[in-house]
Amino acid sequence: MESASERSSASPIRIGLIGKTNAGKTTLFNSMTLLAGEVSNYPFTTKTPESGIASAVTPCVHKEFGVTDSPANSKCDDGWRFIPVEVTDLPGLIKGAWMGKGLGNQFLSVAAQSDALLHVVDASGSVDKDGKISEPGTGDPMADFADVELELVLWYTKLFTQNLPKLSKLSKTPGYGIPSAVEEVMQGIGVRKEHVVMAIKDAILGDKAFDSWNEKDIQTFCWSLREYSKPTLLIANKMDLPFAAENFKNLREKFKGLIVVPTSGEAELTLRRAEAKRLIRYVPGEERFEILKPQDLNDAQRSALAYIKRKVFGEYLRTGVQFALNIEVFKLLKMNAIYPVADAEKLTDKHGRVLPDVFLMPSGSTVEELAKAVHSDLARGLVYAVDVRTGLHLPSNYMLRDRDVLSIVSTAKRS
Ligand SMILES: Nc1nc2c(ncn2[C@@H]2O[C@H](COP(=O)(O)OP(=O)(O)O)[C@@H](O)[C@H]2O)c(=O)[nH]1
Ligand SMILES: [Mg+2]
Repeated sequence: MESASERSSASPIRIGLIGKTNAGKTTLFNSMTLLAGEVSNYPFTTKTPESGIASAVTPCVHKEFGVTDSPANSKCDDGWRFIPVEVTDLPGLIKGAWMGKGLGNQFLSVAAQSDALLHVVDASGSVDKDGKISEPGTGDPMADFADVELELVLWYTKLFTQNLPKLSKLSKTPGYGIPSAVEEVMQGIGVRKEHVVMAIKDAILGDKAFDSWNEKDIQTFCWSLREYSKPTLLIANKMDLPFAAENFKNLREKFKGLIVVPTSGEAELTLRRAEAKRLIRYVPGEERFEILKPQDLNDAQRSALAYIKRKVFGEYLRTGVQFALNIEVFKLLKMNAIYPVADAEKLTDKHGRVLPDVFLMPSGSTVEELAKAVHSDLARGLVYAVDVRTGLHLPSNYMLRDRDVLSIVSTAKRS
């Protein structure tokens, strides 16, 4: 299995949508990926049919430099850069999935290979215990969230427990220790040494020999491991419906360790579809839309847009969908948007395109890692990077900052 940490930073970030049936995952997925259809030159193709390309949006640097850009790996709209990320719409999870029920194993392994998750809950409570749509206020969003989380943790625990003999042996091997042992066994699902160290601390197992961990210790440890290794944002969806506002507050109150973002996936989908038909002007994430051709709207379209204006933009200022993706990428995963250019004067690549690319690099990444992400040849001959703003020469171990525009100087010619 390919692990999240092994893959090249040039491949897109993978975000998995999880949650109960009818929480609104597919609607969110469709709304997030609708825009990408217009962009033909995204460098990535998706691997599974349920995957698509969405965007993380950040203010583009072209305004600051007073230039007109010609984006290649991303898109620029109204001063906003749309950087591709991959999202996967996972099938709803049923109880007992961790034991392999339903599509359990398939679901969990895709979830585990995502870099981060969006856990979608129907905040209006219009889904009943059996997952069927009913009146708002019937369901229990708090329990929905907890159920799915429990399945995930039980699955982590199962993987861990199955590997106890191997873990025990590895942890006693010279040069290993528990963190390296757990990383080796669980890195395929995104577990890294630093996550293990933090989980050991949380479970207060620092002084306990691995072989004497009891069932309770393992449970507590696996719970923390899931939290650290898989950053998750809680999406309170269907905010346009009754009961949602109250449940949103309760969710935020009860799950204090999480960022909770209120959304209306349905509203976002309506707006992006209307934008695609040029009926309205709407930049995802913005707090407004403009009707372009009032005379072309039919009655249903007119009332849908009026509903969104009243129920979504009125109370929450935005649909929350693009906002949730941005928070996931820039806050939870702590990505920096980096603009590599070949010519530090003209801000162009070798084809003369201005500010062509943006790379998402995790915080802590260096000039060297950027060079590798751009091209391996570039990295091999790396000398330094020119900071376009100041002209300074930045050494290969310089830690990148968000919105850096850099020209990499290398003895290797780029192919
Ligand atoms: N009112 C409202 N309904 C929504 C929203 N998002 C999804 N729905 C509806 O909820 C139902 C289930 O949505 P779906 O995306 O298929 O859920 P999934 O099973 O999690 O993929 C559909 O009838 C959607 O139209 C929303 O934000 N507001
Ligand atoms: Mg679905």
